[in-house]
Amino acid sequence: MPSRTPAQKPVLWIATRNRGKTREFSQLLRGVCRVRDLHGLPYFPEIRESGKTLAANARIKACALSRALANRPILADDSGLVVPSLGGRPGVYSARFSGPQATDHSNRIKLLRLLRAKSGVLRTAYFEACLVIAQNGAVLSSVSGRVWGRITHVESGSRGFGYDSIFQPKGFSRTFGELPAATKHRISHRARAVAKISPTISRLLKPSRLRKST
Ligand code: ITT
Repeated sequence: MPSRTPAQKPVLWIATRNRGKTREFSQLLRGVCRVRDLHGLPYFPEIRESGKTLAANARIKACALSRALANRPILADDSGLVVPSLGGRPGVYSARFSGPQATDHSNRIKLLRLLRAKSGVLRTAYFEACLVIAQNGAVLSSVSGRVWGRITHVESGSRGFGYDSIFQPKGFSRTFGELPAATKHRISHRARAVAKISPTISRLLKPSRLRKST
């Protein structure tokens, strides 16, 4: 049977406004579906991430969008960088680490400043991604993935997004900001979580199943 062209692939909506995440999901899920994010729904209100954990916030985001887009599976990603020597910070607060007006750049600067006097094992960190699929307000699946590494002393590389230019994955001498995207997609927290959840996404996006639920 001929394989489906990209335009024929089913669409998966992702409850994110983070273009870096969307780009990565579209690459990680390219054999399964096309992805769309909240930039396609400009009037959809801001989702308040009031959870205390990544998993709780991923559930909040997936459920909120799934109530607005009925009968479709919705994916959400809540992720963050955890530095054990900083008591787990920035963790669930990674996006707004440097305050309400935070940018990726201001967050990296704050983290580098907090770690200035620390070396060796005290710079150990991991990224974690929690992914949730929800439909009509109910959670159908929840998984997570992690990648360990260390925080560098200075920024290097302009690939990726967020904290990538200061995170060196274990076993590599370059940051995610310097490594090719294909390398990040083999080992990242998000790639590991996607590997666990993509069979569920394929099943939920089967045309026969989507038809039944509309
Ligand atoms: P949405 O809630 O709209 O998805 P967000 O950026 O607010 O977007 P999160 O609340 O999940 O997303 O915050 C994730 C934070 O962790 C944010 O600061 C990211 O830059 C950072 N982060 C997550 N995954 C990352 C990755 O693969 N590389 C670099 N930084 C990452």
